[in-house]
Amino acid sequence: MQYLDIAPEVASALHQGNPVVALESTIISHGMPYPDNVATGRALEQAIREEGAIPATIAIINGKMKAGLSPDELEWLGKPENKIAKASRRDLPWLLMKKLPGATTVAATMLIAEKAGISIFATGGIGGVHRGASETFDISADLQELARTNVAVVCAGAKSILDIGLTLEYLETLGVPVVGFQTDEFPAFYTRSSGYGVDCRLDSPDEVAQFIHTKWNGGLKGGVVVANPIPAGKEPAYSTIAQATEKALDEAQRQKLRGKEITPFLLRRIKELTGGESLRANVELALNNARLAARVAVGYSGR
Ligand code: PSU
Ligand code: MN
Repeated sequence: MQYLDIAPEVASALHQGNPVVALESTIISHGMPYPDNVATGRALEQAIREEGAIPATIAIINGKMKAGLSPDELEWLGKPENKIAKASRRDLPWLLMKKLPGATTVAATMLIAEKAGISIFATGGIGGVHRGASETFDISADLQELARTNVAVVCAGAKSILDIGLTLEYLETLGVPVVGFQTDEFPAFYTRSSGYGVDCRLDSPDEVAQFIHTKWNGGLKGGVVVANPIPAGKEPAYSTIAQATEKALDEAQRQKLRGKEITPFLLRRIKELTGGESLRANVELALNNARLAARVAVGYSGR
């Protein structure tokens, strides 16, 4: 396909049926400050390799949907002066046509991963139904993508900038299974608990691989959310995060922010308001997800 560019290492792993894990690039370009973002992007790739899988970071560069980036490309995506667009599904034709760079959200990463033949994807948190969505209709395109695209997304749940209850209701409506990895509770990104349950609990990476295999082999299309809580001991203090979240939400409302700017604004403000604390936790949980995704991919490739 003219618009798809799979890195040789990724293509050869896929060809041989070896495990590959997709990574998104919005977390690099819009989710963390430079240079921590680039260091994290590299560390995620390294963690996947250490678990015996090949990483494929996904982005839009020079008119191509790329699966697998060079170290220079990763560095370039992380620099704010390069003005990388946030790319969800609907942004792709424009960016491809104009050969503009885009950092892919969960939605866009999933759809490109599927085109490339990658089934497992690790991220930090998924987008969801925003608080107040009954007025604003602000529901992330990530959820629709989970309904239609055959990729399993390993995440630490969804941030409490969102309405977690409505996000889970929406996923239920769309028929997307929410699996808890070694937990009965859906995690809330910085915290291991949210007060909401998961559909089913699985306790080993191989069981998760078996679940995914069963779903797709049974002709049940669409994604799977694998919710992997931040490791105990790496959780930031709840009150620090809760206060920062409320303040950031209040500011976003007062500035009347709209559309795709809202999520990056909230992520940035929470980071500023908690000092380094939220960023440290974000890196830890993303690494934890990359490791689990690689183990699941290893199990899945053996089926
Ligand atoms: N949530 C996080 N960190 C992130 C994002 C969400 O905790 O970096 C990013 C992901 O790329 C996700 C996107 O796909 O934000 C969702 O944006 P929106 O709400 O505009 O759909
Ligand atoms: Mn939105």
